[in-house]
Amino acid sequence: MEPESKQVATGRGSENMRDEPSRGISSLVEKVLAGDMRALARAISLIEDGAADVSHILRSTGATTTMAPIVGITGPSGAGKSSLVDALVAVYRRTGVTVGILAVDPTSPLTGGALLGDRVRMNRHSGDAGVFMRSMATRGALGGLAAAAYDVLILMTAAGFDRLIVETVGVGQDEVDVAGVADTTCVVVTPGAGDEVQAIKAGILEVGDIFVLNKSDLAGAEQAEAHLRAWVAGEQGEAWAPPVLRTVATSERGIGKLHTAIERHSSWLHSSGEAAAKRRALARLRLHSLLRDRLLRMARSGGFDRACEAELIEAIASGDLGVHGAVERIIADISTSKEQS
Ligand SMILES: Nc1nc2c(ncn2[C@@H]2O[C@H](COP(=O)(O)OP(=O)(O)OP(=O)(O)O)[C@@H](O)[C@H]2O)c(=O)[nH]1
Ligand SMILES: [Mg+2]
Repeated sequence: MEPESKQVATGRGSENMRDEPSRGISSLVEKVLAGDMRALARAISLIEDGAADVSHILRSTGATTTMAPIVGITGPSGAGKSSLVDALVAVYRRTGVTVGILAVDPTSPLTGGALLGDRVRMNRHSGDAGVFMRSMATRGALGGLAAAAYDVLILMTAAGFDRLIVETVGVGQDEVDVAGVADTTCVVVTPGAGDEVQAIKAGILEVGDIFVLNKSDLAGAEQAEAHLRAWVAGEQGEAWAPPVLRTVATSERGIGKLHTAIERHSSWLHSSGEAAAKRRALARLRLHSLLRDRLLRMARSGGFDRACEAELIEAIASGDLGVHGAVERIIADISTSKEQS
């Protein structure tokens, strides 16, 4: 992984969103389109920092074509997600398919890319120009992590990668959001982790297109598979019946079947019209998260700073102020500051 570089001169925050793209960003985007990996890394840093709407600038060049298919690999910490990605990438590479990988960790907002990078086991592909790997945490992402993740994937597509893989850690709501950017979501669980399977049941089962029982070399694999199948069957009723597959990522057992299942799901998405519906749902998610983010920024510049926030929270918690009243007050302050500007 190359070191972070923040040399590209841009304005900060929301200003760039409205302004014409600076020449620095435009030429950076051109380099990304030409497949320059250093430029790609820099552009991703800009997205992470919320410094520019890089993906929009990219689109405005008219150069982007169809998004590369996005595979989501999601599940509890240590389930073997990175090992699966590594094995899956090997399958893609054998057929000459290039792969962009994004590892997202919604559970550790304070860790930067470097720490997160340790979680990723991609050593096998480190010298391969057909594989690009990047980690991202929540830090500073404009419009939410899912939106930022999608922007990064747009860039990877522009840089020419054929397939995209997003690895997400954790079992919380954020993870479900990030999983929402994927066309095909693989939920990874392990045997002997009955509680984990239970814990992910709530949000994750609905987003799973393929269920992977990894570490099936460990004791209890059969029982875990039976549990998983029972749960997945309970969720069915749609046209796509999510398969349950057993894998051993470390010895690549079951990876061929996983690859086939992903390709099958990808074809089904297009033949069923589900692909378009997914893209619309994603557009809504990106719109909402960015709008929330921008409104919060407007409130911040309208006087709703940290001190004001603390005061309001205190007043709401002690019952002196209603939460509706507090929001009315913040909105009134936004309007006043807009009139003044
Ligand atoms: N026995 C066994 N071990 C595995 C298997 N797959 C992965 N492991 C091991 O499990 C550990 C965690 O694997 P990772 O691939 O890093 O798991 P992860 O889900 O990406 O972990 P985080 O990113 O930290 O959440 C490593 O020590 C792997 O070697 C498997 O199929 N069987
Ligand atoms: Mg990992």
